[in-house]
Amino acid sequence: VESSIPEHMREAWRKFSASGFKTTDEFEKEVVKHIETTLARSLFNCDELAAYSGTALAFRDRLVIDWNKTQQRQTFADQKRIYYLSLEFLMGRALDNAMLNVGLKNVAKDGLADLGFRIEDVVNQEHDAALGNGGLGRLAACFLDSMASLNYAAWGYGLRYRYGIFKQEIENGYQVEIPDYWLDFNPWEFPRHDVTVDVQFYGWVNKYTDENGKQVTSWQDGEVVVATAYDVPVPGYGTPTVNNLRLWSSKAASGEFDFAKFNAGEYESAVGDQQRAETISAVLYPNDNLERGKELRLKQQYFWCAASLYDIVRRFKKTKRKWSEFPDQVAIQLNDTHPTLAIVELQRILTDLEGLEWDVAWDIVGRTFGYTNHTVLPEALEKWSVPLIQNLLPRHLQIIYDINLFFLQQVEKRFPKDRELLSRVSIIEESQPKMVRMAYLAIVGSHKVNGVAELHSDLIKTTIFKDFVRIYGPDKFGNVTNGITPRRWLHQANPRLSELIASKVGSYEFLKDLTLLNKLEAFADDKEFKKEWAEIKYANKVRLAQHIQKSTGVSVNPKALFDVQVKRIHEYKRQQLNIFGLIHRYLAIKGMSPEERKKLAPRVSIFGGKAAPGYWMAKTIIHLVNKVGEVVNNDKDVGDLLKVIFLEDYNVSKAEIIVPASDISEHISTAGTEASGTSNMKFVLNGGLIIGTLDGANIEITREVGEDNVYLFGTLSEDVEDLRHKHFYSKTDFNPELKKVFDFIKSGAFGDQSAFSALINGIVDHGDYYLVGDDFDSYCKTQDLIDEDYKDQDAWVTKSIQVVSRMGYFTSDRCINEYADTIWNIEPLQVKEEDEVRART
Ligand code: BZD
Repeated sequence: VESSIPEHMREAWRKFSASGFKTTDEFEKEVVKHIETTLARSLFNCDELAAYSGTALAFRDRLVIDWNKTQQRQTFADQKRIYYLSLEFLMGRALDNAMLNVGLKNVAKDGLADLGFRIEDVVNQEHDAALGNGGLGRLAACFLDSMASLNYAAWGYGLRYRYGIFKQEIENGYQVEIPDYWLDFNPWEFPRHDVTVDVQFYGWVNKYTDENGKQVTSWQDGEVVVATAYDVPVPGYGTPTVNNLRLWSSKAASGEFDFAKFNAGEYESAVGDQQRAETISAVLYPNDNLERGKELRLKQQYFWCAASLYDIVRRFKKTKRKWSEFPDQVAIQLNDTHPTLAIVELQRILTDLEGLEWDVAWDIVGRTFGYTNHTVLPEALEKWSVPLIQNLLPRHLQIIYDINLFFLQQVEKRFPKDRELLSRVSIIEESQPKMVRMAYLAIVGSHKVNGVAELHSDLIKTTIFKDFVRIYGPDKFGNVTNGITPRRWLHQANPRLSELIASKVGSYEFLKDLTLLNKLEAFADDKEFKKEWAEIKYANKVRLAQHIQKSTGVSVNPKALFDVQVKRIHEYKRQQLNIFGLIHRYLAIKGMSPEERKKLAPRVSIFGGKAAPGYWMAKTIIHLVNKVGEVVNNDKDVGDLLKVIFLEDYNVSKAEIIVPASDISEHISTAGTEASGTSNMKFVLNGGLIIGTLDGANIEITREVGEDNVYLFGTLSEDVEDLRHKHFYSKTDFNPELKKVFDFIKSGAFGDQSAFSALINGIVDHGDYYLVGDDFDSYCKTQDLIDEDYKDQDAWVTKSIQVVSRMGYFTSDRCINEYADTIWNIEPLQVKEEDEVRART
C-alpha cells in the first residue's frame, strides 16, 4: 500500500494512530465527546436518541480502526476476493451487532448505566436498515456476517435506496404503506465522495475501423448518471475482520444541476434532470417473488452492476496482473438474476474497452460468475423486453444476442436438428415483444448455478432448467442449503438462552461452531435445566405479550400456546390456510360445552408480514386476519382460548422479539413453492417447534431434528401437478369443513362478505392453485395433535431442547464455507493470532 507521507514524517501518525476505547471510563469519555461535539448536545438535552447516537458513534470509531486494517491486510495479501452482488441487504439494526462483535457490550452497558441510560432502550432507538423485501435480502445480510466472521475477504455490493421497504400500518383492518425515509441520521455509512463512477444509459453504438485498421465498437452519446459509493462496515464475530458493504447512490452528472440549462433560463428542466438521476436509487421495489418489467427497475440493475463492475475491475487492474488471472482474483456471486447484467457488462469491458478477443473474454466471464436461484415461481422469473433493453442499453443488447448466438451454435453442435430444444433454451424468447430470459443468461454466463435447499435444487434441475442440465451436464448445478447467523438469531435475539446454552456446553464457542450445540442433547431430560429452559421461553413470551398489548391493545395470556406465522404475505405461503384453520377452530369453540372448552389448550395466533402494495389477494388476506381478530378477540365465549393477532410492520428488529417467543411457527407453503425458507431455521434454533409442509428446508430440518419433533402435513411436491389437473376437471367432493368456514365468512360474520369473495372463489371456482382445499383437513388434524402434545409440557420442553441441539447444520457459516469450496474456490485470509486474541477480549 503506497503512502504519500515520507517515512521521516510518519512518526506522529504512528504515535497518534487511533486505538479506540477499552474501559468503561474511556467509553463514557467517547460518548460524551460525541454527544457534546459531533451532535452539539449536552447533559441537559440528551434523550435516548442522543444517547444512541453517541454510543453508535463511539462504536463506529472502534469499527473503523479494524475496518481500515482489514482493508489494508486484504490489499497486502493480494488474494482472491468474493463480491456478493445483491439488490437487497436486509441488515436490521447495527449497534447491538457492533457491540457484540467488537466484544465490548458489557463495557457499554455499564458505561450507559453510569450516564443514566438502559442499554436496551438505547439499542431500541435505532431505525432498521431495511433495504430488502424478505428472505433473499436477509440471506444476503446473514452471508455478510458469516463471511466477515470466517475471515473471508468479501465485499457486498448493493444500492443505497433513499427509501427502504415501506412501513406498514393497519387502518380498519387494511394495510397502509408509509414511506421509509431512513437516512436522516445513519452513523453506519461513510460517503466516499471521491469514489464515483460514471454510468451511461441510452445513446447508440458506433462500429468503425480506426486509423490503425482496428475494429472499434463504441457506445456513445448516452446520458450519464454518477454513482457515488457509500460504505458500510461489516464486523465479524470474534475476529478483527471488518468487511465492506458498498452501496451506490445516484446523482446527475453535472454537479448540482445543469448550469448551462440553468443559465439559459430552463430552471425547471435543469432540476428535472437532477431529480431523474436521483430517482434511480430512490426506492426499493417492494415486490417479493414478482417481476413487473418496469424501466426504472432495469435502470437500477444496470446502474448498480456497472458501478460495481467498474470498481472491481479498477481494483484488479491495480494488481497489474494479466486478464487471464481475473477469475483467480475475483469471484462474483449473483444473488438471483437481478445482477445478471453484470455478466454482459464484464464481457463489454473486456472486449470493447480492453480489446480482448470474444472467446478469451467469455472464458474469463464464465469463470468469474456464480448464480444463485431463489425461486421456481414463473411470475418471479425475470424477463426484460428486447425493445426496452434496446433503448436503454443498446450495446448490451447486441452482446446478449452474440452470447445467445454462440451458445445456440454450441447446442446445435451437440444436439443437431433439435429445433425445439434450441427455441426452448434460447436466451431470447420469440414472443411479442421478444423477451430476454435473465435466468438463462445467468446460467450461460456462470460456471455454477445453485439452489437454496435440496428439494429446490432438485426441482430446478428437473423443471425450469432441465434442458440446461442436459446441455452442460449435472455438475454445473448444485445445492447450498441456506443458513442463518447464530450471532443475531440466537445470541442477540435470545441472550438468556444463549447464556444458558453457554453454561452447559462450556463456552460461547458454539456461536462460531454451531455443531457444538449437540452437547445440549445430554441435558434434554435434565430437570433443573428444563426448568430454566422453560422459564426463558416464558419470559420471551411475556416480552412479546407486552409488545402485542402496546401495539394492538389486545392482552394475551403468555401461558397460552403461541402460534406464529411471520413472513411476506403471499398466496403460495398460504396464510389463508392458517386463517381458515383459525375460523374453523373458532366455530369449534363456539359449538363446545363449557366442560369441553376447559380441556382445550389456549392459543394465541400471531400473524405478521407485508403485502406488496399492488398485490390485492395478499392484502385481502391481511384484511381477513384483522377482521377475524376483531370478532374472536372480543367474543366472551372464547376468552383466552383463542386470540388472533396481526402485528403490523414486521421487520428484522421485530423478528428478534417474535422469534424467541414462539411455541409453534408455521411454514406451510404449497409443496414445491418455497425455495428454502429461513425463518423456519430461526424459530427452531430458538426452541420453537414447527408445523410445515414437505417443502424447502423444512425437509432438511426434519432430517436433522427428527420426524417426531416436526409437525408435517399436506400434499407432497410430486403430487401437486396431478392435483392441480384434477381440480380443473372436477369440483366435487370439496372439503365440507372448509365449506363451513366459507359459509361463515359469506354470512357476513367478519363484515361485508364481498371483500373476501375473490379469496374464496379462487379456491372454490378457479382451480385452487395452491391446494388449500386439499391440505385443509390434514392441516387441522395436525393442529389438533399439537394441542394434545402441548398439554404435556414436560415432553414438549424435551423436544424443544432436542431440536436446538440438532440445528448446528443451519448456520450460515456452513453455507459460506460450502460456497467457498464448491463455487468460489477461495480460502479464508489468515489473521495473526494476536489480532484474533485482541478481538475476543
Ligand atoms: O429467498 C426467498 C425465497 O422465497 C425463500 O424460500 C428463500 O429462503 C429466500 C432465501 O434464499 N426469495 C425472496 O425473498 N425473493 C425476493 O424477495 C424477491 C425480491 C425481488 C424480486 C424477486 C424476488
